Amino acid sequence: MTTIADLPLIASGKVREMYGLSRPGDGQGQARLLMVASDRISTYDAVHPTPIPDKGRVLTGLSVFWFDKTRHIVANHLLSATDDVPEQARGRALVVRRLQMLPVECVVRGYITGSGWKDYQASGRVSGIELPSGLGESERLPEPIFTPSTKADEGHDEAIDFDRAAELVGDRALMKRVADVAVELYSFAADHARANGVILADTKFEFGLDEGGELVVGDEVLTPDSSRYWPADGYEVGRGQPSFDKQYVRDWASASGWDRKPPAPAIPEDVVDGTRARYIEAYERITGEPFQAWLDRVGAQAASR
Ligand code: Q0Z
Repeated sequence: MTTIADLPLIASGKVREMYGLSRPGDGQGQARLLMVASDRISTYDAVHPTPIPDKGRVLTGLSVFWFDKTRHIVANHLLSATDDVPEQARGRALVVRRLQMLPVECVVRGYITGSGWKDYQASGRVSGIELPSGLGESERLPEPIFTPSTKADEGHDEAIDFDRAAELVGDRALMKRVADVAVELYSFAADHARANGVILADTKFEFGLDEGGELVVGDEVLTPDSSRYWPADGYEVGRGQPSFDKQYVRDWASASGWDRKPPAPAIPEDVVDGTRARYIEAYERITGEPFQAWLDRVGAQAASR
């Protein structure tokens, strides 16, 4: 378990934790947060007991890469990957501004897959958007679509249409701006990824407002945990695509006879090693930099393998 000494735990997810960070004089309530990515991995919604060494650092480095690359589109919550980051979390933690989060998940899809494919097959629509008939599984959409969902504490997020999202946010003009920004972020990142042999099928953003009411993108951005990345090599319409990062674990888990009900099984060493290599390959393909450059930048040590 990730526990950072002395910091108040504010929220935890399956594979991440969020702590409060205060400065002398902050009084009650923190203006800054420490978001910590663990090396835990989930497949089929269950967390495996075996970590993937450096996964948290890869995801954190990718988030920082995208925050830096997309500043021209929208402000983000990143303050620092080094200042006030505790030694034990170096490279896998970010100090961020605390925001007033909007109560919707901002999903953008450029390809029809996952729950979007299910909804399309059942109704021809996703989040109330009518799509062309005759699409095949994993097919690229004529243009990226904004398909918001509710934030469910437990279980699965529920797809909602734009009108319902605007109702939940309480400001239709703001919701429109959020949708436009989300699609622009996706399009920018998908073009960049595609040029590097990676398909960004879809992704999920979380937005908030800062003290001045400015729109800010928060959480993690465009990581393999918040997105579907597929290798462009071997992409084929008419079937599900292998995940760039998790496919070894999924393939092994399927073949192991695991019924996909928790608890998830331990992962064998060769599958751990192959998966770690895929995360690092994703980092290097997308950023164009050696993963070691991220470790150097934040003063972290690579996991010993
Ligand atoms: C992020 C989450 C995690 C569990 C809230 N800048 C922000 N200000 C306020 N709240 C958030 C953020 Cl990013 C916020 N989450 C998602 C992250 C562990 C849940 F690391 N929830």
